[in-house]
Amino acid sequence: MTGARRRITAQMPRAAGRGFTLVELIIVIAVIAILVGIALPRLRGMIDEGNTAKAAAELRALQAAVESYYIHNSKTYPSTGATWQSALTSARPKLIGSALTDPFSTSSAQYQFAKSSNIYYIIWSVGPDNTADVTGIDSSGNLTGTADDDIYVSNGTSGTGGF
Ligand SMILES: [Ca+2]
Repeated sequence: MTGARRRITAQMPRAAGRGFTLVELIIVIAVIAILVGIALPRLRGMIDEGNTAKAAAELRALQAAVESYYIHNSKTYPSTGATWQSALTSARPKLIGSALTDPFSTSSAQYQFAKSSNIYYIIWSVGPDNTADVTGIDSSGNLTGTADDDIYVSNGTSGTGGF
């Protein structure tokens, strides 16, 4: 034991004094860069999965609130617009406690809402690409634009989809 300890302490000052060579530093930095390169996409994917699950749950809640609004407001859906959820938060009794924002929106925008002739509606999240691929819903209940990675709920013929 004493011999081993002496040997280690004898080598320590020399190793500490020598430091790292440039090649050793480059290798360490390269290994760290490779590990970060592997970890970041996985982390990004996990964040997207979490946000997708959150959006799906919140869209279902919004769909229930919109259906309730329709029943209690002479068969009309809320008005569209960037702050369309204010119709749900200001309803008495409240249909949702506070406006829900799209987890994929970098500007913390509300989920988007469109309707057609107070018959069909669609509520959607822009999805992981942060771009609204859905543009609305037509008078036949078909979503307009493309679904792409958008997450949506609708009472139209396109049905409930995206998750
Ligand atoms: Ca999208």
